[in-house]
Amino acid sequence: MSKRAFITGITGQDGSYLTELLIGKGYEVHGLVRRTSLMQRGRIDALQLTPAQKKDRLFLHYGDLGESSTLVRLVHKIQPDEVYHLAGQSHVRVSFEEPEYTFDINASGTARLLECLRDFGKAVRFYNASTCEIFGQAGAAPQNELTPFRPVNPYACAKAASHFLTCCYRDCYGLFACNGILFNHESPRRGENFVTRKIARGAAAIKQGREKMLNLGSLDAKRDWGYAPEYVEAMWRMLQQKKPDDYVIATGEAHSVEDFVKEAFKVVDLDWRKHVKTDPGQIRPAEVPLLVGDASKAKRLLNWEAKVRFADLVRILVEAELQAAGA
Ligand code: NDP
Ligand code: GDR
Repeated sequence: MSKRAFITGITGQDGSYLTELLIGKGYEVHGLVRRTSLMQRGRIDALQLTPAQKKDRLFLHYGDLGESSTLVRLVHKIQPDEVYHLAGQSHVRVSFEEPEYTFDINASGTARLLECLRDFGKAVRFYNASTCEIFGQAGAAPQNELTPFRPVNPYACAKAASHFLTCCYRDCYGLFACNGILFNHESPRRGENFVTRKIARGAAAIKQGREKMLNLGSLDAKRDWGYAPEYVEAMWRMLQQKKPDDYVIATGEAHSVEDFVKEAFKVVDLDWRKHVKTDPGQIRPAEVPLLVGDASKAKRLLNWEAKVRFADLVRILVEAELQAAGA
């Protein structure tokens, strides 16, 4: 019988790539979706699956991380072997505007899901979407699994709680639970208000004469940007190990937002200085200056390492925007 996976956050960037990966491996995939006033699920509609796979291998269920009764009902109905918990309010700047909601969904939402798995009665493997943001204004670089947490925004504080809860259910109740401490990972399916997608869209739109200027916040912050389809493979590998553990997933290279801008405008052969300006509205109350990961544990134990490097990643994003606009 094929394995059954339950994915929260299936309509997000990572959920979409993970769905393709798992269905490709023969899984039956069940996803949690929120009710919205419009039935637009762009990433689900665009899944690279055959019509038969969409019909027989993919099942969507209404629910929300704010409501535990639905989560309990769904877990009992689906009877998953593996749970990938990806859902969350994932935007750092928005978390300053909506701290209570962010904490409820990103921290208490994880507690709700873990509680229903604790009472489930079947051995299930649990993946939690932790994040490099928990390192915050870290004193050391690169960051690894032993680096102390110094979160500096509501999103990261909530994710740190979610991370520790996952460790707690592993240690206290023997749940097979793993934290993936993923560094930024990007793709043409990235939400439009994250900086890489925003820059790629802006560069393409300016090249094609549809826009003139791109407004950004801090150009100085440095991030470790990888390619999302590779990162969902690491999630799956964590749940196939003999023992549950936590892993940093990263490329090991840091680049500034300005580096990303330069590289993107190089792809479209334009002078970025003529088209980029700073918008004070995008500056965060607290910035995280440098996040760069040491994924050597993942290489050693999961045989995972990032292959798509910075310049290729930027090119993939910009070319996708040029093509999408052309189409
Ligand atoms: P996205 O923002 O693309 O997707 C988030 C998903 O969570 C969407 O499916 C969204 O549904 C769902 N969601 C949000 N709130 C709720 C809720 N209350 N109940 C149920 N579902 C909800 O994020 P990514 O795919 O980029 O990231 C996946 C996870 O990994 C997130 O938790 C993120 O914080 C974390 N992460 C991401 C990294 C990255 O670089 N991408 C790095 C490290 C961690 P809807 O479509 O309805 O909005
Ligand atoms: P991040 O990603 O906050 O790292 O969180 P984002 O792309 O939003 O910001 C990266 C860096 O770029 C700077 N920046 C801007 N950011 C946005 N969104 N818009 C701008 O106009 C802009 N200008 C400069 C930011 O200040 C920041 O320094 C992402 C999310 O996916 C989280 O869910 C995940 O946990 C982390 O990555 C790892």
